[in-house]
Amino acid sequence: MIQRTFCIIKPDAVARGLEDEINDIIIHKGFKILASKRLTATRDQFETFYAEHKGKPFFDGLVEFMTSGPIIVQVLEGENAIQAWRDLMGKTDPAEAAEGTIRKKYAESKGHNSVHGSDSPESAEREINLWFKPEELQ
Ligand code: DAT
Ligand code: MG
Repeated sequence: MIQRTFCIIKPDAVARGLEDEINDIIIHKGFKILASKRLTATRDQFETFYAEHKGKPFFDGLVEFMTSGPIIVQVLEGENAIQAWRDLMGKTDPAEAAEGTIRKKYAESKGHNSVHGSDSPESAEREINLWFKPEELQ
């Protein structure tokens, strides 16, 4: 099934100039990048985006980090894109991420882990709609 998923190239990766390298990996894996934009987000945007993690010990640091510099927000499309992008990213903690995954290659730590990917069809729809207007996805 062709799906869409939401991707962020996080501040640690953008700060190191890795966005083109990461997008080459994404494209070579067969995803289409339907939309992509660079921005620096507000605390409000990430408190909403990461609402499921509110109250957890890492929440404030997570919001602080995600608003600390420019990010790239993207919509990826492809066969089973939601799971396929999670697989290509690798586990949250780079120490546990498999060889060949983006987090294994680039993540600095569990918090500064270079990329985000939606975890379900519901999350993908919600996350895409938070960052993109329908007319940006044509
Ligand atoms: P994922 O990004 O793999 O979906 P998640 O949804 O559990 O992981 O957490 C969202 C982000 O929060 C994650 O990419 C990095 C940060 N995070 C999660 N657990 C953490 C922890 N124990 N310490 C520091 N940061 C953490
Ligand atoms: Mg998650």
